[in-house]
Amino acid sequence: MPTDLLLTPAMFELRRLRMPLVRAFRTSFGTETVREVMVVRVVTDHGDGWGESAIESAPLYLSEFHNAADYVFAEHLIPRLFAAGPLRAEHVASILAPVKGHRMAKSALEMAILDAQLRAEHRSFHQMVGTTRTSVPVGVSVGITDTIDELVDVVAGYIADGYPRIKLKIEPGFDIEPVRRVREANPDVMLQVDANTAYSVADIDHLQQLDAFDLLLIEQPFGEDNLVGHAELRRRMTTPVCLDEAIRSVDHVHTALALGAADVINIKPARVGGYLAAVEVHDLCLAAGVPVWCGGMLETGIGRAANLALASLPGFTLPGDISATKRYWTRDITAAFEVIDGEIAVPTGVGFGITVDTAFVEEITFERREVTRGVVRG
Ligand code: OSB
Ligand code: MG
Repeated sequence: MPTDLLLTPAMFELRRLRMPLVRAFRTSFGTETVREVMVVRVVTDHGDGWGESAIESAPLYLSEFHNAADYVFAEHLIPRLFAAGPLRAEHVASILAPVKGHRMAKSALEMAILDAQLRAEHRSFHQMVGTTRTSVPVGVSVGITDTIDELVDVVAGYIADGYPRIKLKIEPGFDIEPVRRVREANPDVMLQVDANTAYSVADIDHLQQLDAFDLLLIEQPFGEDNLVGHAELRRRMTTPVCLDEAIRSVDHVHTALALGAADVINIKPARVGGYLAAVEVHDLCLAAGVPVWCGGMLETGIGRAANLALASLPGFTLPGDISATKRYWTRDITAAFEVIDGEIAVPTGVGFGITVDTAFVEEITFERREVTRGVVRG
């Protein structure tokens, strides 16, 4: 049950972790081999909580990046939380609303406070979300490879691991043929593609060739602001059109649906400003009959745990980009998640239901900063 508990944050600890990926991840905007991850721990008068920012080290997916976030956390966001007095996670978005943008940074702070709050209330995020689904269907996002043969092999490995749905990253020069080959090798797998804004409306004739491969969807082929272009694509392709980068708020969902720019929405909680906004986006899409699925940002176990609970909501009718720990890391900062029968169990412990391995976090931290009440720069 929700309570009227209020928390007073005393300190936010911002850490940047260096985590080698099991396999290099190549998208149209770059290749990552070692991921830098920003996590937040809040210390409150009712205990601690953890959040994960999902921000990347360079502004290549969206405009946010670590060095900018570091500054925004310390100079703009955290001082506002300290000034607000005792609060709940439900208040964080409106307290931070005067600061424009920086939704992933805001999400990380709300997430840490929500974790502390739920722990203090002895309940789980899964209970808060309020569903009875105990595991959710998941997929895997497969990066661009040097050769198509290598891609076919990598996909075969993931299918052997039990993933019912494969997402292929595409870009100009690596699209129709790779998709054709993967489809030929796997006639029955659920298959979708993600272009991370690599195309323009001039490519619509080219992209129409993907209609031959019975794809679940094509994700964000055009720029983050190009809703009109996605609406045109939707009229000219039979493959359902899904938006990722374009959806950074509840208002973007309203606009996208009004313009007919999307058949499907990818919900990444950080991208829309937090898990509470993500629930709102879900509710709006469910009411509008628009299917949603949970995107991923190569999270640690903190973000993955929260995503699993979110994805237990009824509108999440497509498998999420929420893969087993071993697809990302040889060692994570929480216990490992495993895929069983194409699904991952929703954590049910208090808060987000994970225990952070603080000794390992300390080992892989390359930058640590404390922002304490009354001290603007830690
Ligand atoms: O576009 O979905 C994306 C990772 C980083 C940035 C953007 C994206 C992704 C992924 C990874 O596709 C999905 C995952 O976390 O498994
Ligand atoms: Mg995407």
